[in-house]
Parts: sequence; structure tokens; C-alpha cells
Amino acid sequence: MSVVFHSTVDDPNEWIPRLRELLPDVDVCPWAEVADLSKVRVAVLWDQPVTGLGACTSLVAVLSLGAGINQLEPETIPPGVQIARLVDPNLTGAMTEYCLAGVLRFYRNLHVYERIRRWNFSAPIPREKFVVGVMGLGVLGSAVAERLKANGFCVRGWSARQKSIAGVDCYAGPEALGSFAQRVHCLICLLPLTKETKGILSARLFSWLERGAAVINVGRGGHLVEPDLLAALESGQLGGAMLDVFSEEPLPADHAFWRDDRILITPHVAAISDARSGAPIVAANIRRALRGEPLLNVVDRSRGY
Ligand code: NDP
Ligand code: OXD
Repeated sequence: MSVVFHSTVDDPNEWIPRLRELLPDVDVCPWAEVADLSKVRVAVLWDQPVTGLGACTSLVAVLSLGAGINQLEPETIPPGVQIARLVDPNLTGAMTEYCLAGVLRFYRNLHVYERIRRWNFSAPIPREKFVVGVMGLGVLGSAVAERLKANGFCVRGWSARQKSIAGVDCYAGPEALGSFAQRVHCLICLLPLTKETKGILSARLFSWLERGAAVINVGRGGHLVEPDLLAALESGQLGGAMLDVFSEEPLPADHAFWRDDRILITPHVAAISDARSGAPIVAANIRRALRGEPLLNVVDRSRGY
């Protein structure tokens, strides 16, 4: 019974000792130290090793070290292998905090004061008139929407299937995207990256927002059409952006985003998976996988998230 761990971003020294302590009867190994890959039943991964998972012929489950799974290249994982994502209340708390910080920064015009460095007063509009649009109302998006509502903002949400969240105007499906985005002051992307959502943060979507609106992207870099963002900032249709995720990470040193002071860049830190809270959750799913039980937080392969 062997479990393999691989990640290019998570520290194996944080995760593996905790998993071993929680699962004393299971052999948990870093990828490089597995003697026989054909015996691996469960892979705990942020991303795939360069050689792929082809040699893991007994694989039954892939457990993501993140809430998102696109970086696992799920289309290359055999259909019989279950994929589960990480759902951890600490991750949700961190994401909620990050998005609230971002919305408050734009709402209180701090992004303007950071740049102008002059004694120019501009009062914020009333909080209940400041419209925040949350794209994706899953585990993270719904928590963010609820928190923003509790903070007095006017909150809208958009998802694939219709949701109902107290005090939040919920929209669903591609046909409702325009109505959802109409005159939004701050747009937050908390969608998974799928073929439907790739490039969704585009000139078309930006054109529906309130002039001077802000965009916070905490989904994936592939959601954003980068030239469209730069053009919208240049034209004034967007007043600022806060980006945590990028098509290429780390964001290359010569990327235009670094030179644009209307863009606040954070290095994919909105909600970092933490072994202290995450290892018990992953360990519970390892046990389920090894016993042949259904996993928690299984990815719907047909939907891609
Ligand atoms: P969930 O799977 O719980 O929620 C996804 C939401 O997106 C659902 O509401 C779903 O709709 C909606 N959605 C999916 N496809 C579409 C579509 N085509 N149109 C409209 N809505 C759609 O995911 P989480 O909330 O846990 O995580 C969301 C994403 O956040 C992750 O996939 C990851 O990319 C990103 N993330 C980023 C982090 C960071 O540090 N920057 C940290 C953690 C996650 P429905 O409910 O109807 O299915
Ligand atoms: C995640 C992430 O998906 O950190 O959890 O991006």
C-alpha cells in the first residue's frame, strides 16, 4: 500500500511527516524515493511529476493539494482514477480575508491614493451602493460573498447552476453573465479554470462593469486575457486590478504587469494550503481511497472541477 507525494510548490517536509504520523500503517513517500511506482495506489499532488503518472498502474486516487485541480492536468489521468480537491476551512478563511482586503482597498480608493501621492480628496460612495460581483459561488466564492454581504456591500454572485445565498443576488449561466456584470464596481474571479471559463476576464466582460471598476483575480491566470486588462486600464474602463494568479508563475521579471502601478501583484498567496490543517483532511481521503470508499470533495470529471 503506497502513497506518493509530489509538489513543485508545497514543502514535502511539512506534509510527509504529518501524513506518516496520521497514517502509521501506510507507506507515504516522496516521488523520487518510490521504489516501485506500479504499487502506488494514491498520489497526493499539487502538480504531476515531469514523467507523468503513467508508471502508477495501480493508481486509484489523485488527491489535490489545492482547491483547484487544473494544474493536475486531469485530462491525462485515467478516467477510473478518482480525483479529489482540498476543501479546508482555513483555506476558505484565508481566501475570504484576501478578497475582503482587496474590496476594501478599492472601495476606500486606497489604490488611487497609493498612486497619486497628492492631497486630493475623494469620498467613497455609500457602502451599500458599492456593487461587488463574485464569479463562482462554490466553497470559496459563497464564503466570500457572504462575508462581503456581512460587511455591508451590495453583493452579486454568478455560478453555473442557480444558487440561493441570503442577501446576495444570484445569477446563473452564460446568458446571465451580462446582467450579473452590469455596473459592478469590483469584480472577483473565483472560478475554476475549465474550457468554459478560460479567457472569461475579457474586454467584453470589462465593458459591462461600472467605468473605473476594479478586478480581483484569485481564480487562475488562464481566466484573464492579459492584453484586454492592459487596454481596459489604459482606457480608464478599469481603475485597478489585484492579481494573485498568472498564466506563467512565477510571473516573469520582464512582464508588463510589473511595470503598471494600477496592478497590485501578489505571488499566488490568496489562500495557501497549510499542512497543519490540510494533512488531516488529506489523510482522511487517503484512508477512504485505500479502503475503496467514495472520496470526499470528488471532482466531477465531466464538469472539470
Ligand atoms: P468550487 O468547485 O467549490 O466552486 C466553483 C464555482 O464556480 C461553482 O460555484 C461553480 O458553479 C462555478 N463555475 C464553474 N464553472 C462555471 C461556469 N462555466 N460558469 C459559471 N460558474 C461556473 O471551487 P472553490 O470555490 O473551492 O475554488 C474555486 C477556484 O479558486 C479554484 O478552482 C482555484 O482555481 C481557485 N483558488 C485559488 C487560490 C489562490 O490562492 N489564488 C486558492 C484556492 C483556490 P456551480 O456551483 O453551479 O457548479
Ligand atoms: C489552490 C491554490 O487551488 O492555491 O488551492 O491555487
